[in-house]
Amino acid sequence: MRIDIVSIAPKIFQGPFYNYIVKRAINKGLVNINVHDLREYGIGKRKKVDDYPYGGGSGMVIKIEPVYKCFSKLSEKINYDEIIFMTPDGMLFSQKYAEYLTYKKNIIILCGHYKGIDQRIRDNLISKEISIGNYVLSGGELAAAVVIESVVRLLPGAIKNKESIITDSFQKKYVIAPPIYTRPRIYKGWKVPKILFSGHHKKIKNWLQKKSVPFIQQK
Ligand code: 6GU
Repeated sequence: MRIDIVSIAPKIFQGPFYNYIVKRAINKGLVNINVHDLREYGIGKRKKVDDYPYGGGSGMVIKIEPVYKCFSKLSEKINYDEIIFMTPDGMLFSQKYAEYLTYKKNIIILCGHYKGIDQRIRDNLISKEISIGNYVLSGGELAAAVVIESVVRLLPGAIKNKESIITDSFQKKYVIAPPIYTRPRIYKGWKVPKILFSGHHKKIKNWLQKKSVPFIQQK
């Protein structure tokens, strides 16, 4: 899978992909993440990427030319399956949509900023708009990092078998994994539930199932 991120704040992405699962997926060649600075496609000497809104109002608006130029350059070599715009008024992101994205070969993720972007970008250059929740961030970068981590960890080979055993069967049913414990059995008087030492595999399984929480929202 190849992911091209287009952003006016590319430095934000120096951190989030160095957690061990995403990093390992990159090192294994399961995913290729490229960050593109929109400013490199800016207009004129000053590499302008934003401008005042027509009709007045406060805040700046991302211009269409730099985005078009950047997408065109990327599309010269690659056919994109999905061109996503990160925006708080997009479709609410879900585990199901993360799974859907794992089947895509090449995607672009455009991060919004400021007051917004020229509507013609959204109308003509974007195939999907995604939000990660009902609150507003200044930019789409952190939201994009959230989407990417949730997708990359699902790519076959990203998570070692051992690590996924506990959550795999639960994930299929769209439930959050039950509470888990490790040694010691008692710490400061806080005990691990007895059932987990019972050796009754069926009882343990039932208990785990009872303790796992269903996802409330699925699209
Ligand atoms: Cl994708 N972008 C911004 N700016 N804010 C958000 C968001 C995205 N998702 C939730 N809030």
